[in-house]
Amino acid sequence: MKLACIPAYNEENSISEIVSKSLPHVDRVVVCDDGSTDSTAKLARDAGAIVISQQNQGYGAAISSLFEYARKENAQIMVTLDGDGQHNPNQIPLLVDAIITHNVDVVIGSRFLDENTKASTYRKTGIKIITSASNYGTNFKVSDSQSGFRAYSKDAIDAIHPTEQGMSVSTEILLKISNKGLSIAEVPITISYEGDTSEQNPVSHGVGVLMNTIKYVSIKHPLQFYGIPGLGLIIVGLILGGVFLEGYLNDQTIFYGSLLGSIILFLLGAILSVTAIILFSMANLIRDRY
Ligand SMILES: Nc1nc2c(ncn2[C@@H]2O[C@H](COP(=O)(O)OP(=O)(O)OP(=O)(O)O)[C@@H](O)[C@H]2O)c(=O)[nH]1
Ligand SMILES: [Mg+2]
Repeated sequence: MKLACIPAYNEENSISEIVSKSLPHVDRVVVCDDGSTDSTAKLARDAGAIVISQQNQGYGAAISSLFEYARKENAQIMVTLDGDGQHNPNQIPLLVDAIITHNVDVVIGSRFLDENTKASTYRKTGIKIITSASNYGTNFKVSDSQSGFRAYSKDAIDAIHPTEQGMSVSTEILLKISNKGLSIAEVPITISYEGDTSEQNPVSHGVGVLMNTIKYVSIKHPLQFYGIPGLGLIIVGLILGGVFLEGYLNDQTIFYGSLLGSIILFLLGAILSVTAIILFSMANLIRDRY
């Protein structure tokens, strides 16, 4: 069974059209309306969708419920797309076909493989920065880590249990795909930024997602992330300590600056190194479970 799954928060202007345009391409359309205060749920149902209603917890929580639904219904393929009209449901087969013909577990509909994408420069730059951080953690080379237009195979549906409640779920899922050894591909999709735009402040939204991406990457590679800077600080601390000792032994001069600097840097370096080792051990312990 093929599912189209649509997280939609107060999308009464667009949801009917998205549902009815998605229906011909899949067996079932599922909308998670997540406590919308407008008539999103009713319009989605009238258009032929199954509606999951829950308290509003964010985009990630909606995606997580949709994964759960797909698992419960034993879906073979799940396509997620936004309910605000930015994704074109007629492109659902592009993603589904890529899953089937290339035999991959996840297909991302990328906004940046199509020359005609009209995203603003600052949006593009923000997504590029987040995508670079995410690629560093996953070892994938995707061009759009933040796209919500994606298709998942049954193996991916079964393996991935997202926990992030907000937009950072997009990165979290990629990290989990990489950890589980699942395969990924991208296909170009078009995106429309006309009309409805999100009410969230894009800068704080972008910074939040970037910080969360860094969090995931740092947990995945703690030795590089904390261990190398930690060792660097310890070495600089030791050099400063040497400068202090040299001054003291040669002519009894006490360089308070180098003494203090040496102690502070050495302690900071030690803290970072211990953090690296603890995170590394924890990550190895829990890796198999998630
Ligand atoms: N169920 C649910 N859906 C949500 C929530 N937040 C956002 N969405 C939906 O997720 C999709 C993507 O959200 P947007 O706010 O459009 O995010 P975006 O596309 O990255 O941002 P813009 O480009 O500014 O539109 C839309 O269909 C939203 O309705 C939520 O809390 N619950
Ligand atoms: Mg949107």
